[in-house]
Amino acid sequence: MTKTLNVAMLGYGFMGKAHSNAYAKVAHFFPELETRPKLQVLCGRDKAKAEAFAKIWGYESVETDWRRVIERDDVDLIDIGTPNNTHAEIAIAAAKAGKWVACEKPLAMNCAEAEAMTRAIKEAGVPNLVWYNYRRVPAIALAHQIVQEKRIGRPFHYRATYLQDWTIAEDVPQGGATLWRLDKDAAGSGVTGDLLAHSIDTAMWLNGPITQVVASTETFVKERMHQESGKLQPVKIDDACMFLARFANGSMGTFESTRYARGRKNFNTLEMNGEDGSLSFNLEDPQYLSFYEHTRQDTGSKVEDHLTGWRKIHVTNFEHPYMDHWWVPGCTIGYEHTFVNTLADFLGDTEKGQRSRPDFEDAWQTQKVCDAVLKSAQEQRWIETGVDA
Ligand code: SOE
Repeated sequence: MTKTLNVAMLGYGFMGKAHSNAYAKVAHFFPELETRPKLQVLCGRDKAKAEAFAKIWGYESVETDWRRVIERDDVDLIDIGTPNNTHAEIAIAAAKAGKWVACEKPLAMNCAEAEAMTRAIKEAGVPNLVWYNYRRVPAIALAHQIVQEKRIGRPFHYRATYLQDWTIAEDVPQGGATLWRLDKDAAGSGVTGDLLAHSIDTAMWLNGPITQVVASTETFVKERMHQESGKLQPVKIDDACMFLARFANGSMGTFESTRYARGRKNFNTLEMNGEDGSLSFNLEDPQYLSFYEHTRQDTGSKVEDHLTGWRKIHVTNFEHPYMDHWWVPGCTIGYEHTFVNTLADFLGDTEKGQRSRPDFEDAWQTQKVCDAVLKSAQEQRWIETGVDA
């Protein structure tokens, strides 16, 4: 028996599109799910833009005030795809109204907000999701499986980079509908919350809690025209951030992120090195996971000395995570499918009455690391993250 889930999407930007696509497709590719999302309401401040978006995606109705959406009885789930400075108020109100809540990352502007949001969600006991979609790249999910299977052995190193290049030009403005990511008041931080939050979420999923960090940040372009005021204003976000990390399991981490790496568009990489093996992934080559398995004569490992080397696994077989829901082996999936996979897991877990991750609680832990990173950069010293072990 199927159940309709009436979805209200707040926001019609990049993430409004990515999430809408997931709601539209999930039942086609995960037909075993009982829950059938229905694109019920599209909410955006600009009525004409909201109506145009709603028409393209087939939303039943349009609202321009999110408060009105939360009051509606014909809405079950509120999806927050609006700028970061709006997440807390909306999520708390939605939870109090008993709605399911799906929030775009980063969860909040800071830890205090993330904590309040998580508490509201827990008190309401509503299903909740934070869209850290990269966990659902099949190759990253396979990396998780390999770590869980203990094929890496004792972890020594975790290495992550997240590089882009779209803000190098000094005449890129800050603020407004499309460039709020450059405005600290709307975004909370720069690459730390926008890009490193992804890397941190993935890192803690694969390698456990990050306990301490020491960081350095830089803002290369000091002033940019603000789209709303039309004035040249100081840039307060971090354009680049590098940090060292210690994990609870004793391994060490390095994280680097920037929007000033010419030629790097969405270069999101990770590498793990353990006693028995290593893993390596690059989002610009997303179908592949590289795996190195060390020859273990003592444990009778099947890998023989003369054949030892990196394996580049094309993660498209039916046996690979999510791939039995898509095409035949060898046929690839892409960025948008990670949102569909994320939603499928969320709906499936919720149907089974189990916690679905990453949820608000997980995203709060990630926010703790982000806050510690920014504090460390400011105070130039190691900071304890306070992440739950
Ligand atoms: C920033 O450019 C951005 O759009 C992030 O906000 C997304 O989370 C990331 O997945 C792609 O890059």
